[in-house]
Amino acid sequence: MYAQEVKSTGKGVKAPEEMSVQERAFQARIDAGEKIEPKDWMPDGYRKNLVRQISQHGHSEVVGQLPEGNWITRAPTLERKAILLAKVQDEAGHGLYLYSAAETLGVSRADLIDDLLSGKAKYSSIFNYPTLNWADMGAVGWLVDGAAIVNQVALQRTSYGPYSRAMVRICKEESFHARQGFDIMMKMSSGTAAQKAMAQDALNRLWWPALMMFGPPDAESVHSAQSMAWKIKVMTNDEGRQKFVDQTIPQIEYLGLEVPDSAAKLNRETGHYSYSDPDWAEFFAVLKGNGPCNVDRLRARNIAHIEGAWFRDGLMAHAQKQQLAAE
Ligand code: BYC
Repeated sequence: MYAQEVKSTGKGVKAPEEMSVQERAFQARIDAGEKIEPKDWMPDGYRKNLVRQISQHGHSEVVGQLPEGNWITRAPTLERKAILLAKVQDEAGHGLYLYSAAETLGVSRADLIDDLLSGKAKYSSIFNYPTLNWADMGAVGWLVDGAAIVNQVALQRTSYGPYSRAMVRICKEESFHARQGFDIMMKMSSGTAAQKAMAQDALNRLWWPALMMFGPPDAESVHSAQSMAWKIKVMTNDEGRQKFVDQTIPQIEYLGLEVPDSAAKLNRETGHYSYSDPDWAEFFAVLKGNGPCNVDRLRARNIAHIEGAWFRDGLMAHAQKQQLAAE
C-alpha cells in the first residue's frame, strides 16, 4: 500500500514536461531497462544519489565486519572459526567492490572513507547493535544477511551497470553467509534447553533491528520516489520489509522458535504476513548516532585506519616501484 502512495505522490520527481531533452532521453533509457555506464551522460542528481547509496552500502559492509569479527577468536570449533573468518573477509571484499563502483562516478575512495571516519556518512543501522554471544552469530548470518540478500537480489536489477554487476557476485557470497547463520540457529535450537533459549533470545533482540534495515516506512522515505523513478532502487522499503517477513516467519517456525511479534499472522488470501512496526523513534535515534554501539564502531574504524597507515603506504610504494619498472 505504501509503495503505491510513494509512486503516486512522486516526491521530487520531475514530470516529463519539466525535463530537459537530455533528461528525457536519459529517463527513456532507464524506462527501457538499459544499464547506465560510467561514461554515459547522467543527471547530477542521479550521480549524487548513487554515490550516496553505494558508499553507504560499502560502509555498511566494512563496519559490518565488526560485530562478527568480535567472535572469531571465540568460535566454538575450528570449523566454525574458519567459516566465520571467511565470511568476515567476504564482507571486506564487498566493501571494496562497492567503493570501486562508487569511484566510477568520479568520487575518491579516500574522501568516502574520510566521511565514514568523521561520522558524516551513514552505514546500516543494524551494525550499531551489539553481538552478545555465539547465538548472535547465528542470528546475524540468518537475519542480517537474509535481509541484505532480499535488498541486494533486487539491486542486481539497478540501473547503474557497475553497481548491478557488483551485486551479482555479492549475492552469491551472501547466500553462503545466510546459510551459515541458519545452520548455527539449527544447531542451537535443536540443542539443550539453554542453547534453544539463547537462540530465541538472539532472535528476539535482532528481529526488530533487522526490520529497520529496509529503511523508514515508505511514507517517510526521502529518496524512494526519485530512486525508484531512476531504478536506483527497484523496490520500496516496505516492499523489501514485507518480502523479508514473508520468507523469515516460516523459517522461525521451522526452527521451533517463537515469532517475536504477537501480531504476525498469515493472510491466506494475500499470502503475506501482517507484522508490527519496529520502534521508529529508536531507528531515528540510531541514525543520529545514539545507538548502543555507534561510538564503539566509529572508534574501531578510526583505530584500524590509523594502525593500517603503514600498510597502505607499503602498498603505494610497491605500486610506484612496479610502475617505474614498467616504464
Ligand atoms: N541504516 O530515503 P530513505 C550488509 C537513511 S548491510 C542507516 O528511505 P534510501 C551486510 C538513508 O540513507 C546492508 N541509514 O533512503 C554487511 C537516508 O539518509 P541520507 C546494507 C538508513 O536510500 C555485513 C535516510 O535514512 N545494504 O549488506 O532510499 C554483514 C532516509 O531513508 C537506513 C544497503 O545499503 C538504515 N537501515 O533507502 C552482513 C543496500 N535506512 O542518505 C550484511 C543499499 C535508511 O539522506 N541501500 N537510512 O542521509 C538501499 O537499498 C537503500 O539505501 C535503503 C534506504 C533501503 C537502505
